[in-house]
Amino acid sequence: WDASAPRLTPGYSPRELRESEFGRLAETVYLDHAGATLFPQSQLTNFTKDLMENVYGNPHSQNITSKLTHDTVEQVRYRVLAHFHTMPEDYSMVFTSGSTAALKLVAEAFPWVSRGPEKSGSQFCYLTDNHTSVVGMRKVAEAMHVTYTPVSPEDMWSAEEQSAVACDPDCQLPHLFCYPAQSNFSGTRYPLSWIEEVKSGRLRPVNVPGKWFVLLDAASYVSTSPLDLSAHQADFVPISFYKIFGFPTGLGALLVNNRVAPLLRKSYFGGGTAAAYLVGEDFYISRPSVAERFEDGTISYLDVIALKHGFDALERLTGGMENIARHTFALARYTHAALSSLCYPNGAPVVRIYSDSEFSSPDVQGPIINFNVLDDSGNVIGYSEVDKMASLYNIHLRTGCFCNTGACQRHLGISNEMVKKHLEAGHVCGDNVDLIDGQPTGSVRISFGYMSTFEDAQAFLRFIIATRLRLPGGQPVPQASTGEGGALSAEGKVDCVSRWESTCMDSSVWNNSSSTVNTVGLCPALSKASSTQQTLSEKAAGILPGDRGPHIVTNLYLYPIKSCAAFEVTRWPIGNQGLLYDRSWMVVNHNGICLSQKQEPRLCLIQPFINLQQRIMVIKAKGMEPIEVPLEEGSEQAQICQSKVCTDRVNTYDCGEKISSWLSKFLGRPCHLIKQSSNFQRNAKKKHGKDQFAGITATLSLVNEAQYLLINTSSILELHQHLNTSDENGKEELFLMKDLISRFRANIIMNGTRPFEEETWDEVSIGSLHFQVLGPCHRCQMICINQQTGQRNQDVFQKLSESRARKVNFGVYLMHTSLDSSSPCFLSVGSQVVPVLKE
Ligand SMILES: *Cc1c(COP(=O)(O)O)cnc(C)c1O
Ligand SMILES: *[C@@H]1O[C@H](CO)[C@@H](O)[C@H](O)[C@H]1NC(C)=O
Ligand SMILES: *[C@@H]1O[C@H](CO)[C@@H](O)[C@H](O)[C@H]1NC(C)=O
Ligand SMILES: *[C@@H]1O[C@H](CO)[C@@H](O)[C@H](O)[C@H]1NC(C)=O
Ligand SMILES: *[C@@H]1O[C@H](CO)[C@@H](O)[C@H](O)[C@H]1NC(C)=O
Ligand SMILES: *[C@@H]1O[C@H](CO)[C@@H](O)[C@H](O)[C@H]1NC(C)=O
Ligand SMILES: *[C@@H]1O[C@H](CO)[C@@H](O)[C@H](O)[C@H]1NC(C)=O
Ligand SMILES: *[C@@H]1O[C@H](CO)[C@@H](O)[C@H](O)[C@H]1NC(C)=O
Ligand SMILES: CC(=O)NC1CO[C@H](CO)[C@@H](O)[C@@H]1O
Ligand SMILES: CC(=O)N[C@H]1CO[C@H](CO)[C@@H](O)[C@@H]1O
Repeated sequence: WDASAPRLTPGYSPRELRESEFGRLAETVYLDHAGATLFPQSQLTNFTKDLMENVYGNPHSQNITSKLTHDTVEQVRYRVLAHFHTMPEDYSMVFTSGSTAALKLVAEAFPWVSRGPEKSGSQFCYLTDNHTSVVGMRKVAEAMHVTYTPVSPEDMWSAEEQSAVACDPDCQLPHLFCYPAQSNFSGTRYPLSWIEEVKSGRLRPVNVPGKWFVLLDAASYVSTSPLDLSAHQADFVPISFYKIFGFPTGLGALLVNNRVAPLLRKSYFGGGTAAAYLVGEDFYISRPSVAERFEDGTISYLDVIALKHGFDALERLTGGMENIARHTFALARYTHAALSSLCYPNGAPVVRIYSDSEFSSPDVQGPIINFNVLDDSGNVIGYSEVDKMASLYNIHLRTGCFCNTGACQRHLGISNEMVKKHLEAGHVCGDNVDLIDGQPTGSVRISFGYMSTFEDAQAFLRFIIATRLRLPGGQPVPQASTGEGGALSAEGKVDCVSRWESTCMDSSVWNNSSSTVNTVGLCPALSKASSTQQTLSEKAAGILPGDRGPHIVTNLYLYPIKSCAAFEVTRWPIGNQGLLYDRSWMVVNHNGICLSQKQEPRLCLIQPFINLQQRIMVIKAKGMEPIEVPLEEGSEQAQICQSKVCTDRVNTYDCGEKISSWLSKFLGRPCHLIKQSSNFQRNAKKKHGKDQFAGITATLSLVNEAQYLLINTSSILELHQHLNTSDENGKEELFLMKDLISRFRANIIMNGTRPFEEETWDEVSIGSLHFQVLGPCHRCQMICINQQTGQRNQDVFQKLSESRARKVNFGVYLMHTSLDSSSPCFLSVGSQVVPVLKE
C-alpha cells in the first residue's frame, strides 16, 4: 500500500462513505463493480424526494408538467456532455437502453457502402478483445454486405505508420473501427490516441483507402475514469449509466460526434421522431437533431432525472472522476502486487493472472484483475468452486467468460475448436462447467469501485490465503510482502467451530401417523405394465461384487419447507413428486423471490412438523409460539401467484398473513410462506436423456433438481475422518456424524456400501419401490451451514472438495419409477436397498 500515493481530496473517504451511504453492504465484500457498481443511498433518497415533490408529465405533451420534464431531460443531456468535457456544438447524445442498444443503433445507422462485384465496400473492423455486443454488430454489417475484419491488439500495437494509399475513387468510402477503451475482461486500457491516429489515416486497422470512423466502447472505462471527448474525439461513444452510478439500470446513451451525425441513416421511425409524415406515402422528414431522430417512442424520462442525482451524488461524495480513478487504481495495483507474489511452500504460484500490463499506470490498466486460482502443482481450480468458496466468505466476485469470448479465448489460450468442443461437452455461457479436461473454460474477475476500501482488498486476499495456503497444521501462511507488515494476518479465519447443541431434528411424535392417511392418488398413476420390474430384480441379484452385507435405509427425512429444517420420519407415504409434502412450501421475500439458506441461514432454525391425521403442519422456532398451517389450500386461498424455482415457473399460493407475520418476525425481514398449487405439474428438465424412464417424466415439487436424494453414511464417515485429521491449530473440532449428515439434506440415508459407491449405480430398489438413479448431486456452499445453529463453516466444503478431487459431489438423485401402482406407497426405515450397477 503506497502511503505516499496522492492524497485523496479532503472529504472523499471511502471508509466513511461505506458507513454513511452503503450501510446495506454491511460485511459484504462487493468486488464486481465492472459488472455493475452500487448506488449511494442519498442518490436514491434525493431522487425519490424529487419525484414526490414535482409533477413530471410525458415530455411529448404540451402542458406545463411536460415542459418541466422536457427541460429537465435537456438539462441532463448537457450534464452528460459536460461530464465528458464536451458540448452540444460538438456532440449529440441519444438516450438508449444501454451500451448494447447504442452499438446496435450504430450498426444500423452507419452509412455503410455495400461491396459489389466491381467495387469495394465499407470495412467494419473490431478489436478481438471483443465484447459480445460488439461482435453482434458484425451480423448487421454482414447483412449489408460489409466486410468485417477482426484485428488483434497485437496487430494494432505493432502496426506501422501507414503512408497514404492512392485512393481515388474510394477516398470517401466510410469504414468503422470499434474498440473498447477498457477491456471488460482484463481491465487492459487501449490507447485513446488510436482514435486520432485511425481517423487521420495514420494507423489503419486494414490497409484500404477510405475514410475511417471510430467507435470507442467506453462502457467499462468511464465507470472509474474521466473521459475527455474534447481531446479524444471518437465518432461514437456508447455508455451504460448503471456502470457509473449503479442506478438507474436499463438506461444508456450514444454520444455521436456532430461530424458524423448528418450521415446517419434511419430506416425505422416511431412516435416522436418524425417532424411530419404521411401515412399513405413514403414521405418522411425527420426532425433535425440526432436525439430526436433516434429516440423512438417515449424515453425513460424519470430514469433520466435519476441521472441528475447520480452526477450530484458522485461529485459530492468523491470530488470527481479523477479521484475515483486514482483510488480504484491504487487498490487494484496493491491487490495485483499481493496476489502475484502469493506462492505455495513449494514455490508454485497461487494464481495465474491474465493481464497485458504490470499495473504500472492507470493509462494502461483499469481497476480489474482477472485470474484463475491454481493448486500447488499448477492445475487450475475451477472458477465455480472459487465462486462458491468466495460466497462463504461473503465476497462477491464474477466468474465465467464475462460475455467476452474474444478476450477469454486469447488469455486462456482456448482455440475455436476447443470452444466448439466445449459446446459439445455441454458447456454453455453462464453454466457451472468450469473445467473441461482440466482446462479452464473461464476465470475469476474482481473489480473495484469508488466505495471499495483497502479492507475489501485485504478481505479478498485473506480469503485466497485462507482457502489455499494451509499447512498440514491448518495454519494459513501469508507470504505476500505487503510493505506494511502484518496487513495480511491470519486472523481473518472465520471461527470454524460448530458445536452440536441440541437435536433439532427432534422428530417428535408425528412419524407414526402415516398409517391412517388416505393414500388414494398419492402413488404415481403409472399404469404402463412392463417387465422392467422383473428384470430389475433379476439384474440386481448377485451383481454386487465385494458386497458388504445388506444395505439398509437408516433414516428418512423430508423438508416440508424448502431450505428449512428437516422432519425425520420412520415411515412415510410417497407422492408423485417424492416424499409426500417434501418441499411443498417455500419462504419468499417481499417481492416473491425464494429465500434459501445461502441468503438466510436462519431458515434452518425453522422446524416444520407434519401431522397427517390432523392435516396440519406445525412450525416451531426458538422463542416463537408454534404456529399451524393447513396442509391443503382452503377455498379462501384461491390467489395463485407465479414463482420461480431454478428458472422453472411454478404456480403457488400464499399461505396467509398470519404465518407471514410469524416468519417476518422470526427472520427480521418481510417474508411470506407459499405453497405449490396441488393442481400444478412441474416436470423435471431433461438432462442427458436420463430423467425419462420407460416413458415416465419425473414431476417435481419445489426442489431444485430431483425427487429424491440418497446418501450413504459411509461416505459421510469418510468426510468425517478428513475433517478430523485436519484439526485446526490443535483446537478440537467437533463434527458429529449426525451434524454432518444433516448438512447434506438428503431424503434417504442408508448404510452398508463402500464410500461413494452409489455413484456407480444405475437403478435401485428400496423395499418394493423402484428408482432410476439420475446422477450425482453437485453440492453447493449450503453444506457449510450447521443445520442446528445456522452458523457457517467453510471447512466442510473445502474438505469435501479436496478429498474428492474437486468434484464437489455427494449423494445421488433418484426418480421413482415403480410401474406397479399396487405396490405400497411408503418408504420405511429398515427397508433393504438393492442397487443395480452401471454396465
Ligand atoms: C458492460 C459493457 C457493455 C454492455 O453494456 P450493457 O449495459 O450490457 O448494454 C459493452 N461493452 C463493455 C466494454 C462493457 O463493459
Ligand atoms: C396537462 O395535460 C393533462 C393531460 O392532458 C391535463 O389533464 C392537464 O389539465 C394539463 N395541464 C395544464 C396545466 O395544461
Ligand atoms: C472475437 O474476435 C475473434 C477474432 O478472430 C474471433 O475469432 C472471435 O470469434 C470473436 N469472438 C466472438 C465471441 O465472436
Ligand atoms: C441530497 O439532499 C440532501 C438534503 O437535501 C443534500 O444535503 C444533499 O447534498 C443531496 N445530495 C445530492 C446528491 O444532491
Ligand atoms: C420417530 O423417529 C425417530 C427416528 O427414528 C425416533 O427417534 C422417534 O422415537 C420416533 N418417534 C415416534 C413417535 O415414533
Ligand atoms: C402416534 O403418536 C401419537 C403421539 O405419540 C400417539 O398418540 C398415537 O397413538 C400414535 N399413533 C399410532 C398409530 O401409533
Ligand atoms: C473425530 O473427533 C471426535 C472428537 O474429537 C472424536 O470423538 C471422534 O472419534 C473422531 N472420529 C474419527 C473418525 O476420528
Ligand atoms: C445397517 O443398519 C442396520 C439397521 O440399523 C443394521 O442392522 C445393519 O447391521 C447395518 N449394516 C451395516 C453394514 O452397518
Ligand atoms: C461487460 C462486462 O463488464 N462484463 C461483462 C461484459 O459485459 C457483459 C454485458 O454487459 C456483461 O454481461 C458482463 O457482465
Ligand atoms: C452408519 C452406518 O452404518 N454406516 C455404514 C455405511 O457403510 C460403511 C461401509 O460398509 C459402514 O462401515 C458404515 O458403518
